[in-house]
Amino acid sequence: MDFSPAMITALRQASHIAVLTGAGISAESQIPTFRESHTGLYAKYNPQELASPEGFRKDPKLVWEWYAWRRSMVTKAEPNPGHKALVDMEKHAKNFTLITQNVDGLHIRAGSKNVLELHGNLMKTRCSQENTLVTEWEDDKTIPPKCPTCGAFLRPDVVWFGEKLPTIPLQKATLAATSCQVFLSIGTSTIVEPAASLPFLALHQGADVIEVNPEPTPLSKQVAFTLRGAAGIILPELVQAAWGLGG
Ligand code: BJW
Repeated sequence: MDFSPAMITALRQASHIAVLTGAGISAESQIPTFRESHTGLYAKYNPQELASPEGFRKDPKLVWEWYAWRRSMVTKAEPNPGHKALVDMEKHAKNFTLITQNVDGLHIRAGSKNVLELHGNLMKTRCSQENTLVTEWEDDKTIPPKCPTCGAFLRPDVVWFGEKLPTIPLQKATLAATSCQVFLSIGTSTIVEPAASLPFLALHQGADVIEVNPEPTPLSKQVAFTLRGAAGIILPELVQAAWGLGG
């Protein structure tokens, strides 16, 4: 792909690069996205209904099993060249903040260091009442399993619709968006708040915003640079164009 020289210069000269990722970056690791999914439980159930406190109250067993299915998918998945290119980008950038909406942990498994998980992590479990992380529980075959301390249902440690995002990661993400020189928005439909506002915060404070997505989003018309295509192809080429062979 031919990259604009201005974009490459901006990347090289930036003292702080911030990146926001969404489900699209893990699509090439065979993890389905949310809003374009036509397979498995994503086709049968609406993820937006299952990923909510109401969905959990209505059918806790279905929600637990949906997450157990996704957990098994994530366990088998491997980071793809898009995740790995961001590891390389972090090594070249003077300051680098990777903000992710993904709960699959693939950035950390790929080797990225400064990662802010805004929507939690699928591999962790917490008590639905006390909100404490729980690592062990009795397997008495009830689904969902129960909290060993208070007996309430356990739930995945992720952020559902209507729930507050973790305070410190969100504060750090907002600070990164408002202070970076370059902001990359990768593989996100840019509709779920408050994460969707981050690239706009970056735009308004004067950062160069680059979108990587095969499809247009509400952000597309406002950004200086759009890279249309798969993150797993574009990001390694972009890192090579900015910093040379070998990433
Ligand atoms: C590729 C690709 C390839 C494909 N390469 N790209 C303001 C206005 C309106 C509404 C709200 C508002 N503020 C808050 C709300 C409500 C709500 C919200 O935003 N609703 C919208 C639907 C409008 N937000 C919330 O409820 C949030 N909470 C909150 O604001 O609380 C306030 C509060 C304060 C004080 C007290 C209490 C509350 C919480 C949001 C939590 C979102 N949770 C989920 C589920 C997480 C757990 C799980 O995984 O199950 O997070 S929903 C789901 O959407 C998930 C994702 O992280 C998130 C974003 O999706 P993403 O990543 O963008 O995926 P897709 O599928 O939408 O897009 C994929 C993209 O990839 C596409 O564009 C493809 O083209 C692209 N692509 N292949 C590159 N190879």
